[in-house]
Amino acid sequence: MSAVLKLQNQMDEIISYNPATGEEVGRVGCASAEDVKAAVAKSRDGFLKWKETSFPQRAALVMRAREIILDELDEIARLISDESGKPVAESLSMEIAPVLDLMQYFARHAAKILKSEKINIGLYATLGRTSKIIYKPLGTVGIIPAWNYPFSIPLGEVVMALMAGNAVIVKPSELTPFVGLKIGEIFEKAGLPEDVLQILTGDGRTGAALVDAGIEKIMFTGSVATGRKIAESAAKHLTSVVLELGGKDPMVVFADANLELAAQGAIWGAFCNSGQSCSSVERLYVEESVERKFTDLIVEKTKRLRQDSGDKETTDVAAMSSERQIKIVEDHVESFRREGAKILTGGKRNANFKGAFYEPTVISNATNQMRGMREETFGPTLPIATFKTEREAIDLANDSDFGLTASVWTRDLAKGKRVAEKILAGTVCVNEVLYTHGIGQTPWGGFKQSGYGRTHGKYGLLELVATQHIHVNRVLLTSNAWWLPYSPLAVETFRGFARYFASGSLRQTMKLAPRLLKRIKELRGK
Ligand code: TXE
Repeated sequence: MSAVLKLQNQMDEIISYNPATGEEVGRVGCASAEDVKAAVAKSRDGFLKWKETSFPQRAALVMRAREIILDELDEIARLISDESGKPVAESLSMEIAPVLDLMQYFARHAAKILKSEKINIGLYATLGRTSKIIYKPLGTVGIIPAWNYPFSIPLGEVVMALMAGNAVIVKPSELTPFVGLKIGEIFEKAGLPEDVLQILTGDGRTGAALVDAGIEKIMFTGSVATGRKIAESAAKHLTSVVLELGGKDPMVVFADANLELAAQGAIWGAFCNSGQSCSSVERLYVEESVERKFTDLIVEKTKRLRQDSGDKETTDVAAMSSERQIKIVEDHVESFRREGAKILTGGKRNANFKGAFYEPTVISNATNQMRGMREETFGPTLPIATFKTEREAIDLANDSDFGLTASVWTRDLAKGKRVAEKILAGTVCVNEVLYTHGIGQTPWGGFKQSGYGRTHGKYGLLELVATQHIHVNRVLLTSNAWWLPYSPLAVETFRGFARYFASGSLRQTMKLAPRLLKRIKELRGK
């Protein structure tokens, strides 16, 4: 992709490493604030072209890009694994397959979701007025993703932004720039007009310059600290922002759950992608009466996991994405130890490898007071705590600054749904875990410190458009009763508006008719 070569004022070079081997994947430029400005100026031209395209034209382009991904399936899966460390199985199952599904869904359904809509305006319709909503593209959308799902998160957002008619600039994570550039290359091959999608490699400074460029929208995935900085900086331009800031997601397991299934769900939810998912299980609460049995099941299954490099098809858990991330995990596990929790398995780096491998770690006797139960770990750790009652389970789950996802496990579906509705999180699953980011039709986003706004689904698509209201008066006979000039009769009529018209009832409003007619006559005489 030529986007790197186009940088005129690049700052330092970014070196991308394979975290499993420490080998260099390659080098790219780091776009400067001037490069960002130039990209935004080009994006303005790109937008003028792209916003005029029809939904079928946009859909055809997205479906062509989808075909290119299918043609290069294994090559892309390998690139994702090389740059992020994850098993190739997860590059396919957790990144490529879900985003291909999202692409076909929005290619086929965006037009329907963004169709203009008539609004029921109640009694105003009796005055010959109509209202409708139309959805317009915003302009330039800036996407700043993290490194944990470097393909599916930005690509899904690119597809939705393009289907809505926007131009897009992506600033990939500095840990995974080549996956970001691959996204640009796919659309270039698919024939997307120049400047509609640009990939600007760079680090936090490049991201900050993009936020400060006065574009129309920022879609950010990353840490709470960076999310806060972005919200502050975007506020200067009143740029609207969607923030996806991770979580500390609870899994609540009742004694009547299918414990075998719940244990299997827990280890996938905690250890897939080496625990580096915003919706990873980071706190497990199990009903006290089955704690022993359930914990034994988890430990036994965890010990059977095969940890190896991501390129092997038999690898269950691979490397973490960076040395920096593994240090956070070491620190949290150490603090669990100090604070009295028990490490049942794992709890250290895997000495068989040079790279950033941390063993899947199960921790018991955890409590909500421990640091590792409050801060996002973002690693392969599964701390387990207990509860006695349904109320206590809900309180423990809600005792967190985060609220992205949660799960409840029970055979009693009424109880499952009842508890789910009491947990403060953007998505709560019953007898399921983590995966709904893969269902492009459903909204994704959090409560509390997990951020605001939504990606995915109808609500995600609506983040990428401006809602315009068109109101039409078809009756052109007379001034409105509420227009100037005012008079005692006008004031009396307005009392009637308050008493009758504002009731929403046509029958009540009829009581206003004599006064209204007099008022109209009065206005005509002026
Ligand atoms: O994120 P950052 P990091 C959590 C996880 C992890 C922690 C730190 O707990 O340990 O965040 O990860 C760009 N203006 N999550 O340091 O810094 C940066 O270049 C604009 C949860 O990687 O937030 C990158 O592209 N952009 C999360 C992106 O922001 C800036 C996924 C994310 O980097 C910027 C990843 C700035 N001032 C980590 N500074 C989730 N929600 O799932 C940096 N960036």
